[in-house]
Amino acid sequence: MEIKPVFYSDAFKKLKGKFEEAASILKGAIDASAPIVIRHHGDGDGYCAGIAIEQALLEVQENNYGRPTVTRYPLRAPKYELCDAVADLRTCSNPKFRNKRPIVVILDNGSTTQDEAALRLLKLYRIDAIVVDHHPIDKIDETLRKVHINAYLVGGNGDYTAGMLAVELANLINSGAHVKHLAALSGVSDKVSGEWLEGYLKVAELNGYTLKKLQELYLALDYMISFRMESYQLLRDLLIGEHDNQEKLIKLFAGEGEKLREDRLNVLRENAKFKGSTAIVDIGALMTNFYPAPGRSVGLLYQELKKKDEKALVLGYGPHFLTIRGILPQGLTVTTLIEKLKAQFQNVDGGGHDVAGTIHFLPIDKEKVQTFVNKLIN
Ligand SMILES: [Mn+2]
Repeated sequence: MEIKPVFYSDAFKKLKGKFEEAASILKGAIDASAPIVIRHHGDGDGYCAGIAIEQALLEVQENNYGRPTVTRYPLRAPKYELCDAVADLRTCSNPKFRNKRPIVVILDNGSTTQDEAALRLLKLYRIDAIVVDHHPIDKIDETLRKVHINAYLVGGNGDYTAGMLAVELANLINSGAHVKHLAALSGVSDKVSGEWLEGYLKVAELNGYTLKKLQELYLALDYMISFRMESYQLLRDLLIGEHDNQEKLIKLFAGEGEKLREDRLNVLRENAKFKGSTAIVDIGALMTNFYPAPGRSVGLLYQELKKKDEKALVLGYGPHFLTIRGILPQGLTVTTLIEKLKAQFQNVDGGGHDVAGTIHFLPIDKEKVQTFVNKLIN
């Protein structure tokens, strides 16, 4: 019997063959008791994607009375790096998986040159990589991925989040898994808009998750994952757990996180230096607490300023990075700014979208970078 998608869209139709191929590989791996390592970006979207796939697979395995072979780890950096692939190789080389061909599922990462070396290592050791991502795709050897699911491949864009794509894949693996609301949650978390978000919001609502509840859930998740030491049970309880306990967790974590976000926003407001629509903050000197992280902190100030000024721009300087939120003046984008800095300074690196991004530089260049950027945007 044909399984209906969670939300039918043109991009889904075009990606359908890839979804089916990935689902059949993963179901086959479960039947063969082969190791499956799920690797996801450590942000809200990444966690939604990771838990959706994990839950779908675990249920199938349990129903088959199979030995558990599925593991899931968040990635530290927003890329799949060689050190991650080395760790995954170690997981898969456990003697209990002897002669089983492993699968690594990379979620909310895996489409860019930053992931290439690690994918190459997997291929060298005959480990198949399934990539589910919504970042713009760099031209690299497509054979490094067994299956690549990304709306950019079929004329779509990043608004079809990794969490939404992963929920569709999870649905094909096991349509009974209660993970459908994670698609909309991933969209709320990554602040996307458009037809997919609208569609998945309706699906979430039918499953008892209003937009208001999803927003609260996102804030609780945002704070919980900032601890960087994951409690397996707690995360699952928060995202897919039993209703009453879930409500209590949302309240507790969203409430505590809110206090810290308010504190940070107060400090940023008082210490920002304004030049017209541009606010400059020395984020490195304004943080004593790890939450919210620099990018999120700059984003909070930006969201507040943008309510009064469409042209609001926030530049947050850390000891070796610059975080940007808002539209840069003089026709600049994060990408062109990176190019200009690269021409001027050593070891510049970074990325992002047009209205958000982070650029890294050498700590010794901080003042010179500040002067250079100030001149460019004035
Ligand atoms: Mn994402």
